[in-house]
Amino acid sequence: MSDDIKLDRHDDARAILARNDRGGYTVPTDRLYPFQWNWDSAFVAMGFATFDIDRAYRELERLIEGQWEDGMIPHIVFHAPSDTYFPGADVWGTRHRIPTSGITQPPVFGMALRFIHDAAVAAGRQDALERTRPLFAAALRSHRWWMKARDPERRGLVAILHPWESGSDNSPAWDEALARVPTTTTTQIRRKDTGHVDAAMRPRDVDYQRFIHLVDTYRDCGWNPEKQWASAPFKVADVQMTGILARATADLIRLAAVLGAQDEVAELSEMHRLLTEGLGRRWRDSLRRFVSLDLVSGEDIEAPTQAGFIPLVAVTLDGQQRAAVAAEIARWCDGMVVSLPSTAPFSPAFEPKRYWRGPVWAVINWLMADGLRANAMNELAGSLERGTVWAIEQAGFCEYFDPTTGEGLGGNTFSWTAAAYLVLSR
Ligand code: 9YW
Repeated sequence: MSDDIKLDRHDDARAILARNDRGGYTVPTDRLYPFQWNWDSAFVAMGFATFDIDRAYRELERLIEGQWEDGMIPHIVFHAPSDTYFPGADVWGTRHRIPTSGITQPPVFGMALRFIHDAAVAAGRQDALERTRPLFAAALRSHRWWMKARDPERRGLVAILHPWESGSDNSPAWDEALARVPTTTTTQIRRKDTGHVDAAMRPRDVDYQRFIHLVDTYRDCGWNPEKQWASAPFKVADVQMTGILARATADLIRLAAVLGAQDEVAELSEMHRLLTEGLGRRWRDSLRRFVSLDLVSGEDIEAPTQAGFIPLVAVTLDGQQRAAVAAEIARWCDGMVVSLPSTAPFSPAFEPKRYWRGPVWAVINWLMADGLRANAMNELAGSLERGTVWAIEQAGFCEYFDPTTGEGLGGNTFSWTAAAYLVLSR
C-alpha cells in the first residue's frame, strides 16, 4: 500500500466521522443506527483523538448527557427523533430528561477517557485536566453502578441482563441462556434493520422476539436495578464485559492519580482487585480461554466466541496460558482470509456472514491486539492489526467482514470501523 493511498484512506475515515456527526455526537451509521450508541461512541472518541482532541472530549460529554441518576450510562441516547430504528424511545419507556434505552453496553468509556487525556497531554493541551475531570467523575459513578447493580453477590464478575448489553447481540454464547426466554411480547415488533441490511446477515426473528420480551420485562420493573436482578430470565456473568470493566478501571486508577484523587485511587484499586480475581477464576486450561457463567443455570458457557480472549485487556497471563492462547488463536485463524472470527470456524454455530456468529469486527480486533500486546504477544497483536487494516482497505469501512472471504458486510460507512482504522493504522 503506497503512502498516497493510505493518506486517502485516512481522509476517508475522517470524512465518515464527519458525515456521521449529528452535533457533537456520532451515529454508528446513517439510518440503521440513527442515535448515539454507548461503546461505539467510546471507540469513535479515540478515533477523533488522533486528529481532533476537542471533538474527542465532546463525544464523551454528549454521551454522559444520557447518564442516569444511579450512574448507569445507557446503551442508546436518543438525542433526536428518527423512525428508522426499532425499538425506539417509546418502547423503552424510560424517564430520563433525554430519552434513552434502559440497558447499558461495555464500559469502554474509561479506556477512551484515558486515551484522550494522554493524547491531550501529548499535544501540550493546558486544559487536559480540566476537561478530563468531570468525565472521570461520570466514569467513576458508572463503575460504581456496575459493581452494585451487576455484581450484587460480589463474584468479581459483572452480569448482563440482555444480550444487547454485551454488544454481541446474537452471539452463540447466549444461545442456551436465551432459549429459556419466552418469545411472547407485549410490544408489537416492527423490525427496521432488515429493511436496511440483508436479513441473512442479521439476527433472526426469534432472537428479536426474545430481545423484546426482555425489554418488556425490565420496563415492567420500572427499570429498577434490584427488581430487574430479581426477575431477570437472562443473567450471564460475561467475561468480555468484566474484562473491559477491569481494564477501564485500571485506566481510571491512572487518571485518578493524575487528578490527585487519592481516595478514588484506593476505591478503584479495590474494584480492580475484585474483578481481576473474578476473571482469574474463569480461565479454563482445557479450552485455552476464559468462559462466561450462566447465572440462571449455574453452568459455564463454553461456546467458542471472541469473548473468551477479551480478558487479556485486563489480566496478566502466565507463560503457559500465553502459549495456550497463541495456539488456540492459531487454530481459529487457520484457513481464514481475515481474522479473528467472532465464533470459532470449527464450531457448528459458525456462520461467517451472520452478525456476531462468525464475522470479524474491527473493534474486537482492536481490543484483542491491545490485550495481546499487554501480555507481550506483540507479533500476534501486530498481525491482527495489519489484517484489520488490510480488510478495511480492500472492502471499505463496513460494519463487519466475512472471515472466509474478506467481504465487507452489514451497514456501510461505519463510524467505529473508521475509528479503528485511524487508530490501528497510525
Ligand atoms: C442494536 C451499533 C450497535 C453496536 C452493537 C451491535 C449492534 C444492534 O449495533 O447492536 O440494535 O443495538 O451489536 O455492538 O453497538 O453499532
